[in-house]
Amino acid sequence: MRFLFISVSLVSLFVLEAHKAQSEIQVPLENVENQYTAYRGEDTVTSYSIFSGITTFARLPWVQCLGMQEGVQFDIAFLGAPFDTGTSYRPGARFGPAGIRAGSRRTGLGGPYNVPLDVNAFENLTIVDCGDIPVTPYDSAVAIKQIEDDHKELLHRTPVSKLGLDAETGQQLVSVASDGKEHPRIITLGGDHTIVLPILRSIHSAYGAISVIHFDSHLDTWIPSVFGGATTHQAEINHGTYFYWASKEGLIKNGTSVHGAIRTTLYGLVDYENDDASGFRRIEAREIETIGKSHISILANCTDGIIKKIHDTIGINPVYLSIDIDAIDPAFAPATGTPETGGWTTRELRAIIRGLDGLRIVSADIVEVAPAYDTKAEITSIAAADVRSIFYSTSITSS
Ligand SMILES: [Mn+2]
Repeated sequence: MRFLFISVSLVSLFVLEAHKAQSEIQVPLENVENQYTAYRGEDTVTSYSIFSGITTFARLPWVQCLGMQEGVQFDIAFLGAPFDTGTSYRPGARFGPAGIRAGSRRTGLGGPYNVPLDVNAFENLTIVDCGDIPVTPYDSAVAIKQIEDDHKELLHRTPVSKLGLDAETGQQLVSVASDGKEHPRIITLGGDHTIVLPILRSIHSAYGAISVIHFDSHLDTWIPSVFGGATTHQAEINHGTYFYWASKEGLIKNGTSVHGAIRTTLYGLVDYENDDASGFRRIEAREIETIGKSHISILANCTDGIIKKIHDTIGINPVYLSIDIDAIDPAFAPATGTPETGGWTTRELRAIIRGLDGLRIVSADIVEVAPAYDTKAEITSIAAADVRSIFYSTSITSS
């Protein structure tokens, strides 16, 4: 962890006060000290064990950030975007936020210490589940605007914690935002991948053109006449074209963005030429067997080579991280809109995300989870809920 917040002395008074007021009339949502031995008493309740109670992401406090508690401050917010009318194949990602929350039940904040990185990234931070953006299922244009407006509203709140010192140099950290201000981090739970267009519009309002790390089996930079057929202008904006539009709008910093886990079918090499024009470098899924390959073992996984290519591409630029669950092989994450075989394992993606440590990640998403196609063991939702590894491994808590 290179960049860290240092918390101010009192964490989120607003959150605590809001829940204190509610606790008189309903079960409080704060973590109890020991989820397995809590019984009804002055400060605890029996119903709040890890397998029961109201489901929020990682059992975080639910704050109605966009409604009743609209003035609330936080450092990191989980935010659902239940939109799936930009999907080309299997619908159902509108249930993604609910599915990911269900998969996160064991992702308690009681034990967030990360062994490989020797860090507790949650320490001293105010993290909340802001619930879902109200998204209309009847009008995609309106829904996309709702996502942009509400993401932006949250992004421009003042975070609770102030920037601390650079762990390596000891220097005071300064904001990397183009407006010079400090912004909270928002982790959006999709939703189909179309939601990244309005999110990048929001990100642009604080950071200007941003570098992007995009883990996905697909490019998502297709020109609309190729993908979707462009029967109407609205049809041109979907989960295969949103990066095309984001690039056209100047939201992406050209040349410092990267795809990982690509293994899509192509209409032709012209798709790669268009992808180049959108400003991305590509890492194919199969390159995990070749990039930086050790001569010692041809079977060695090469996550190190992939991590190096990502760092070389992004450098010190502020970066937005977007994870399509289909980056992972359908053997590990089958419940998604457009599954592709030959993907990375959950373990490999975790290793790669861990390797993002030191990058200046400003916000992130996990999308394309469609729980209706999941196994009864919830393997896709559990894999998606592991977005918490973003915190363990990266500088999302940075300036
Ligand atoms: Mn995809």
